[in-house]
Amino acid sequence: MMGPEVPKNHPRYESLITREKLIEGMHQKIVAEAGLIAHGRGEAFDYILGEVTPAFALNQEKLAVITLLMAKDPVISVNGNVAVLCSREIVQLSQILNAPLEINLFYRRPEREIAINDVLTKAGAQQIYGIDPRNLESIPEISHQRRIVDSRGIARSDCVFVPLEDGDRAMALRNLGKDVIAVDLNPLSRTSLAATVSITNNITRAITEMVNFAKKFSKMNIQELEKEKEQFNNETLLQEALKFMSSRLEELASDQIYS
Ligand code: PTJ
Repeated sequence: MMGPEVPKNHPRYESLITREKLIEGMHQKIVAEAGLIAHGRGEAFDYILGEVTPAFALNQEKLAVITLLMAKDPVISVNGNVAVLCSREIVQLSQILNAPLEINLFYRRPEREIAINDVLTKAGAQQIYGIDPRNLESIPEISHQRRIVDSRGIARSDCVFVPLEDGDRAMALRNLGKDVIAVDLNPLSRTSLAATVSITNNITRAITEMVNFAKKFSKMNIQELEKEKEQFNNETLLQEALKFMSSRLEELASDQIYS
């Protein structure tokens, strides 16, 4: 049920292909209807970034990878948008970081769990947490379906990577004493503000860059990782994200874009 064909020379080719993938993913039950709305909100912020990764975001990604490598039991939480946009890269990241993948959905439905499990398996995932009822438990601090977590994964993890998250769970996981790593193009979202490490970038670029950082940092010992980590501070980087966005808007406003 693919939509109209997108010509390769269209100036917004990449963006239109991404939208088509998400729409198709929704028809296949992978993506929640609200996933399309979430993507539109993210895209608006990506316009402000210029649809490229700024320097501050690379530093956020380095801090995220180092934090995941230093964790005892890191876990990567996967939802519908992530499965459609970057399944191969998320599987690769999981393998390099030795962090299991766990399907954890805001709009949890059995057909979606099966569809996402299929996508991850096709992308090379060998073990996927979050769907075997024998291993599921409930985190009372979370009020919606994301409370259902795997006892081998998020339940016992000290560091959860939650790309494209909703604010409630990020806060609940922090309140449980876990580190939370988030990717969210909106630096003002509750998720971005609650996370231990916030990455203000498009998930499609962030994950590829994180895979490259993970290859480099996974060769380091704990002392070397500590030393790298000292260079970065999450709050300062989040402030840089807002400053970058506001100066981009000022620049654009002073350019003669209408002439
Ligand atoms: O698959 P499910 O059922 O778990 O549902 C997933 C969604 C994303 C629908 C669910 O978690 C949700 O409703 O999330 P929110 O509260 O809409 O938040 C999503 C956040 O992701 C927003 O703040 C967006 O700015 C951001 N976002 C959307 N697309 C991207 C993004 N950030 C980075 N890269 C993107 N491509």
